This record gives sequence, structure tokens and C-alpha cells, in this order.
Amino acid sequence: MKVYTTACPRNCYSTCAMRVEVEDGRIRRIEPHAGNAATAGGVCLKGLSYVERVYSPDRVLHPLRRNPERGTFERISWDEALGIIAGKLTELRADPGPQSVLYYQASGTKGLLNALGMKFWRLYGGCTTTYGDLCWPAGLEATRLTLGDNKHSAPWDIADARLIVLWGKNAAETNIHQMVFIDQALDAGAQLVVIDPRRTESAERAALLIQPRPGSDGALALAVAHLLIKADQIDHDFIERHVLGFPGFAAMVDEFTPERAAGITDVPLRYIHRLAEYFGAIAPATISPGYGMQRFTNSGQTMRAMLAVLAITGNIGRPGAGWVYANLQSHIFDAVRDPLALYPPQKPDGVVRVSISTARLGPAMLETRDPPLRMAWVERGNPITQNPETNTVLEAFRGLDFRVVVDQFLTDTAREADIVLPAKTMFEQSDVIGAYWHSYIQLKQKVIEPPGEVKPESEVYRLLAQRLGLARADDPQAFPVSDAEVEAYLEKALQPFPELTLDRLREGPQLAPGQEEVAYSDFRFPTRSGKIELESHEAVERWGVDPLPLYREPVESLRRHVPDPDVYPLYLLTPNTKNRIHSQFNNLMMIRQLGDEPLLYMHPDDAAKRHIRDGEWVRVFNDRGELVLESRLDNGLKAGCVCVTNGWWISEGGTVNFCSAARETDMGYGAAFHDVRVQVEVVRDG
Ligand SMILES: Nc1nc2c(c(=O)[nH]1)N[C@H]1C(S)=C(S)[C@@H](COP(=O)(O)OP(=O)(O)OC[C@H]3O[C@@H](n4cnc5c(=O)[nH]c(N)nc54)[C@H](O)[C@@H]3O)O[C@H]1N2
Ligand SMILES: Nc1nc2c(c(=O)[nH]1)N[C@H]1C(S)=C(S)[C@@H](COP(=O)(O)OP(=O)(O)OC[C@H]3O[C@@H](n4cnc5c(=O)[nH]c(N)nc54)[C@H](O)[C@@H]3O)O[C@H]1N2
Ligand code: SF4
Ligand SMILES: [Mo]
Repeated sequence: MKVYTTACPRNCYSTCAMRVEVEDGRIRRIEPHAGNAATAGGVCLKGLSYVERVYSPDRVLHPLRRNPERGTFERISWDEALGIIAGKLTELRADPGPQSVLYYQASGTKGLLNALGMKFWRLYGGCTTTYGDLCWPAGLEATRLTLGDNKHSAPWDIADARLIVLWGKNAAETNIHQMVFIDQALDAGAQLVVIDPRRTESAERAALLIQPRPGSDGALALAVAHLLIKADQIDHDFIERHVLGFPGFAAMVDEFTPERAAGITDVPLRYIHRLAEYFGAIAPATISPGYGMQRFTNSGQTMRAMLAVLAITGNIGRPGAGWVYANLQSHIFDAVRDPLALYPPQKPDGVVRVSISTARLGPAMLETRDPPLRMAWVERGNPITQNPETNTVLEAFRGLDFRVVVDQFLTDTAREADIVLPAKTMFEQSDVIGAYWHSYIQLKQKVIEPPGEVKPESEVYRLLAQRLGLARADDPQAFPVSDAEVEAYLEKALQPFPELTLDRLREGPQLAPGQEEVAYSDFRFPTRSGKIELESHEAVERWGVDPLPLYREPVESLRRHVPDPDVYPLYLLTPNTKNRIHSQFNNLMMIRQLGDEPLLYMHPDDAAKRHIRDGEWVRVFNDRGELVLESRLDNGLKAGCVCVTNGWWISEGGTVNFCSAARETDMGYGAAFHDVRVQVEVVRDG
């Protein structure tokens, strides 16, 4: 038996280190690895289910071609698959041009080697790519505009906080290892505040649960700032030294009384006062905002308002204090820290590239002209279930001539493909990965040979490049295939960082060079002014928003008249959930045995108005689409909100994005998934 050190590359805060036991070329067991101090306690159930995932009978193990008449998939050889794809690519490059091919990739797995795909498409002559991101960009951009960078203190620093605010984050499900440090803080006497329209597991030990109307948190933050300034519970010295725009901000929030905020947020006045009292009286304070609360058309500005509460109370750059949103200190290889990387690429490398919005993928695909899109290549993503406005995404995919999907399973997106290519799992090719909560660089090791006829993407691209006769087709630094080539590729990428070698990474996680335990402890803020910017001219120039984080209603707010509040009176929340990562894992017995199903959570008052009982089938709908699922009455959910977790497949009946809108956030080109109103009605006799 051999034991390997590796790390989980899912799009998950934790990015756990783990040990994998391999016997006779098969994975036997997964165990925690204490070398990652952020995840020392162990992996989650999804991590344990990898043993099943790798060997799942549902895994795609060879290329498949769809029989258009029967809609079924037939096994074909690699030779045939690559021949068909290369033929199509040659034809489309000549007419109407390489930009008629969409290269779509999303968050299925982390890793340096993933960047390879773009290398292929550049050599091909360009393609259409996507800009923006489904996940976190409004918050990233708000943070960068305010603090200058996206980094935060080490995960364990929150154990030293005395006030912790989980603001629109459900760490008990989405960042389980953070709860360990939060529990340590609470055991030492800290107070926990949770701000979420749902009463989640994260609120179990909370001293205060505030349930705002979705999308209204900006108003709450401004009222808290108002009260702190009125009570003179602000850090004048810190503001003087480190904050830009305080006088303008103070004048703006002067009008933002708690009464006004109570009207906007639907939060009882005394809760707003209590929250301000906590910030006024308790230090150090950490706000850990979630990604769930920045899925609105006003959320960049909301995040700036929340950050202002920390800035005026001096809760930045000190142990136990700060803004725990995204920690990109381990992103040493890629361009994520460069915010411009999020923006539409402008003809880099002299190769003309077109770029369309990922948040508006469906409509943008349909709108694309000169040339129109004719083919899509999807890798590491499941856009049919995960991108907004499923019906439009489906229409756009079905309107193409040709679709290739590279995946481990026959997902909803793969089912739309003409050719499905089998994808590797994390255990079948080595890669180096960073994280976005802790600062470890980790080696995701190859521990077994790919099963069946699975080939990693790097090999698929090499073979295609060879067929197309592209430059560098045989260059292992462009497309590494053998284990030795992959290692050489990774070693080269690690060269600028002498502390990081593959040998050291094989032993365990390594902290990123220069990582800061307490972020901004030098009080250097790489904004334009060098200060924390409450007033941002860059925000105006780049995003056309107000220079101060003024409160504006999101597009589908009930305080607006469109859509008609009587027709669509309920806010639809579609957060993440414990035992799946988006659309992954629920096809495994280990997860399915828990019995989770797509359910519509609803407050009993909203259900009573519609004569809906617990467990009845309901239709959730708006003008964009509908889904039919079982109801669950939930006293912990704010009345006026309904909730379905995201990630269910169409075949499971719960693809939430049938109802969401293809709409961008106010900054960062994110997706405003939660800016959605629906109606719910009972379905009987059906
Ligand atoms: N187990 C598990 N872990 C995961 C993931 C997963 O799928 N499963 N996904 C990973 C990824 S990619 C992401 S992006 C993160 C996301 O994880 P989180 O950051 O926790 O985000 P969400 O689960 O989307 O939403 C968190 C909470 O925000 C609340 N919320 C929604 N709208 C509002 C609002 O207007 N105001 C306030 N205050 N709260 C609101 C929701 O009710 C929800 O409980 O989790 C990561 N970790
Ligand atoms: N309504 C609503 N929609 C949402 C959200 C929400 O909160 N509400 N959350 C959004 C967020 S935060 C995110 S991050 C996105 C996630 O959206 P996606 O990134 O599209 O999500 P996943 O469901 O994780 O799909 C990833 C796919 O990659 C495959 N995969 C895994 N590893 C590999 C590999 O090595 N190679 C290849 N080729 N494939 C691989 C998996 O099998 C899976 O099918 O969803 C977004 N969608
Ligand atoms: S899914 Fe997240 S918590 Fe689970 S093993 Fe992977 S990184 Fe760890
Ligand atoms: Mo995400």
C-alpha cells in the first residue's frame, strides 16, 4: 500500500489537504492531512465520497457520440472522436472563422494545468471566450476598490475576534472548517451575529440573527454606520490616517437613519440598534461576508457599505479584525489578483478573441454576430444548470451546429453534446493548486492511472493540435502528457518561487511565499490613494456607480413595480448546500443515501395564503421559466422569501436557474442569481 499527499481541488473555501491510500492501483481510503492547519480536522463527506466517485459506474470512460435520432449516446473510439472534432474545427476556422467556436470553462476543478485550454485555442487562431464569473466578482471588485487587494488574515485569526458577523454566509454548510475557528472564538466569549434571510445552521450559536429583505443589506450597513457616528463610537485616529472620503460618507449616512433602514430592510429597529451597539462596544470585529449575498444587481455597492463599517471602527489590519471575503494570497501563478483579468480581454497575443458575458451566457450566445457562434467546447462546467436563465442557455446550445463537452459524468450539459469526452478526476493527473480562504499552495497528486480510456485535457489538446497541425503541437511545455512532462511543466511554473518545489509539495501543503497572517497589518492599502477608499472615483469610472456606496434597490426589488409585485411577490433564494458542490456529487450513493431532494422551502404564512401544505407539490415560476417540486414549510425562513438549493439536475426536477435572470451584478461582471422574484402555486391532480 502507498500513501500519497494530495488536496481537494473543488471550488470550495476549504481546499483540504488529504492522504490517499492506494493498493494495487486502486484508491482504498481518504484520510485527513494535518499539514494544512486550516483543514486539519478532516475532509467533508464529499471528500470521503471520492472513493466512490472515481469508480462510479456512471462515469464516462470513453468518448461518446449522440445519436441525433434516438437521443442516446454511443461509444466511439478516440480516433473517431478526434477526427470528427478536428474536421469541424478545420471547417469552422475557414468559414465563418475561429471566433465561431465558444470555449466555455467554469469552476469544476482548480489547477494550474487548466490554463492549457486557452493555449490550444490561441494556437487554433482564437475563439470566443467568456468574461466575468458566476461566483464572487462583485465582492472581489468592491473589496479591491476599497482595500486595494483581495486578501485576508489566516483562517485561524477569526478565533481571536470578539465580534464575528457572518453576513450572508452559511459557513456551517459551505465553509465547515471556518466554523471550527468560530467555535473557538465563541468558547472564549466572542459574540456571533448572523445576517441571512434564512435561519441556517450557522446561526445555531448566534447571539443575534438578523433577517433582512434580500438585497437590502446595504441599507442595514449604512444605518449601522449612522448610529456609530452619532454615538461617536468610531476610531478617529484610524480614519484620519487610513481612510479616504470619510466626511462625504458621514454626510451621506447622516440621512440614513435606522428608521429609514428598518423600512427598507424589514429588520426590526431594535435589531439595527443592537448590531450597531455590538460594533460600538466589541473589538476586534471580523465580518465574513458570503458570496451568496453578492448575487444582486446592487451588491458591489452593498459590499462597499459593509466594508465601511469596519473601516470607521478601525477593524482592519489588526489581529481578530477584518474582512474575510476572498484570500488570494496563494494565487501566485494566475491573473486572478489582477482585476483586469476579469474584464473583457482586448486582443491579447495579437490573436483576435471575442469575449461574451458568462452571467448573460444564454442571451449573449444568441446575440453574437460576425461571426455567429456555431460550436461550443465546454470543460469543467455545467452551464445548463449553473448559469442563469436555463431556458435561454438551452436555446443557445441547441441552436449551435456542434457541441463538445468534456466531463466525468453525463450532466445536463453533456446530454446536450454531440460528442462527450471523458474527463480525468483529481487523482489521475498532478497539478498545483491554490485556495481562496487559506494561503496554502498544494500538490494535487496523480495517485492512479486514469480508468478506461480517460485522457486528461492536456493530452486531448495535444492530440487535437497534432491533427490540426498547430505550432507547438509536440511541445511538452505547451501540452504535457506523460508524468515526467507534467512534472517538468509544474517545476517550471514553480521556478520563480525557490521555497516551493514539487518535492516539498509532495510532503504537504506549503504556505504561499510572503503570505500575511494578519492582512494589512502594515496599513498599506494598494488603492489609488493608498488609503481605504469609502469614496471611490475608480468605481465611478469603471462601473458607473455612485462614488459613495449609496443604497439603491436591486432590479427585482419589491419596492419597484416591475415585475408586478402582485404577480411575482416572492424572492427566490438559491444558495449552496452541504453535501454537494453545485451540480456535483449528488449522483453518488454516499450522498444520495442522505435523502436530500430538491425542495421548495417556504414560510408557513406564505404557504397558508396559497393553501399549500408541507410536502405538497408546487410550481415555482416567473416569466422566464418554472420548476415543480415538493414544498417544505420552514419557520426559520423570512416570510416573503422562498428557497431551493442550487445544483439539482434537470432530471432531478430542481434546476433553479429556470427562474433566474441572465443579468450582471453592478460591478465585476458577476451573476445576479438572487435578484429574482417568483410566484408559487400548489399543483394538484397532476
Ligand atoms: N458544501 C458546499 N460548500 C461550498 C460550495 C458548495 O456548493 N457546497 N460552493 C463553494 C462556492 S463556489 C461558493 S460561491 C461558496 C458559497 O457559499 P456562501 O458564501 O455561504 O454562499 P451561499 O450559500 O450562496 O449563500 C450564503 C447565504 O447567503 C444568504 N443570502 C442570500 N441573499 C442574501 C441577502 O440579500 N442578504 C443576506 N444577508 N444574505 C443573503 C443565503 O440565504 C445563504 O444562506 O461556497 C463554497 N463552498
Ligand atoms: N441559481 C444559482 N446558480 C448558481 C449559484 C447560485 O448560488 N445560485 N452559484 C454559482 C456559483 S457560486 C458557481 S461557482 C457556479 C458553479 O458552476 P460550475 O462551475 O458550472 O459548476 P459545477 O456544478 O461544479 O460543474 C462543474 C463540472 O465540472 C466537472 N469536472 C470536475 N472536474 C473536472 C475536470 O478535471 N475536468 C473536466 N473537464 N470537468 C471536470 C464536474 O463533473 C461538473 O460537471 O454555479 C453558479 N450557479
Ligand atoms: S469539498 Fe471542500 S470541504 Fe470537502 S474535501 Fe473538498 S475542499 Fe474539503
Ligand atoms: Mo461559487
